[in-house]
Amino acid sequence: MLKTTLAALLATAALAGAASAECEITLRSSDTHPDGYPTVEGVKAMAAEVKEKTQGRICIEVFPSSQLGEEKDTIEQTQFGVIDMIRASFGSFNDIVPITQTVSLPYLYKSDEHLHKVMDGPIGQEIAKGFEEHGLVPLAYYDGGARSFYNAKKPIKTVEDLKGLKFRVMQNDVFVDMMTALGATATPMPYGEVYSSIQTGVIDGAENNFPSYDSSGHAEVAKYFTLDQHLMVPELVAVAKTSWDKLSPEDQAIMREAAQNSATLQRRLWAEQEKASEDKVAAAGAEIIKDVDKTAFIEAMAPVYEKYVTTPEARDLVKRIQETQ
Ligand code: GTR
Repeated sequence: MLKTTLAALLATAALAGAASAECEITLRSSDTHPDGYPTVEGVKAMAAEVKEKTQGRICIEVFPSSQLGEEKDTIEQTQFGVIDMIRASFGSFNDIVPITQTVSLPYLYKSDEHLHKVMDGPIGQEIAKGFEEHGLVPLAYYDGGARSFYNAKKPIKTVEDLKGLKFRVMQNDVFVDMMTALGATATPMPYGEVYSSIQTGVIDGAENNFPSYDSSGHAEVAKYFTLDQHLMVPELVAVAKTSWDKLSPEDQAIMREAAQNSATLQRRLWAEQEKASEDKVAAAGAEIIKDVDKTAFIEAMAPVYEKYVTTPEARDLVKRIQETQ
């Protein structure tokens, strides 16, 4: 498992001190993932471009491995401007930014390409407005692939196999209801608590993409991975509105461009990491179950759509996403 050591923390603090000595503006950016993870490397690439294009005036310091706190807490701190930047999953926003719930519904996207078309088009801009209303300025959407179930107890091939098992989900009402609709029990908790909760039997499993299953060490304690791909949840890179408003329009344009370029890089790194992590966990003994009856999983989601897609706006949004080609 990747752990933050005291030495690494001290090195980061030393670097931060060195960086801020020569930077006019220093933006602290939070990520739950460790160094080397595609999201962390994406924001680091953005930082390098911004530093170069501002002749070293603007520095972005990336704090990986939840050094600034668990995802939901750091989102709130970014809204209040305590942290300047965040890279977080849409899943952690829940009702803080309600539109993220609609666009993170189970089985909404058909493929990575479909999700890219949606996020890169007018719907992506509409979602950006949703964040702006809540103190965050979105700069880029990153890839987070598809999330699937994994557990420590048994291979899961059908919806029935999930019955009676307890799964960690993100702290998001849609995902809690998703588990209920599948006949399992949902335990919402922060990402950083999942490893020990599986190890001690507090929960039987969780759900995530291959890179997270691998880098978090969850594969070590929950070896049955079912490739049901029930969720595709986009990732966000955003700046606190208070920090953003202090930047000149020229610097804001540099930030936006660098963020967009970093998203292109992140998508490539993501595709590579998904494959590398799948191979790595399989070689280390994870059992990857690919023979899954997905239709039954999709049909089981009907009550979730009934509960969350109730207004004409939400119905229209879901329809437009489904029709995006
Ligand atoms: C990952 C995502 C993280 C975090 C985590 C979780 O896939 O990249 O931002 O949200 O899932 O499950 O908490």
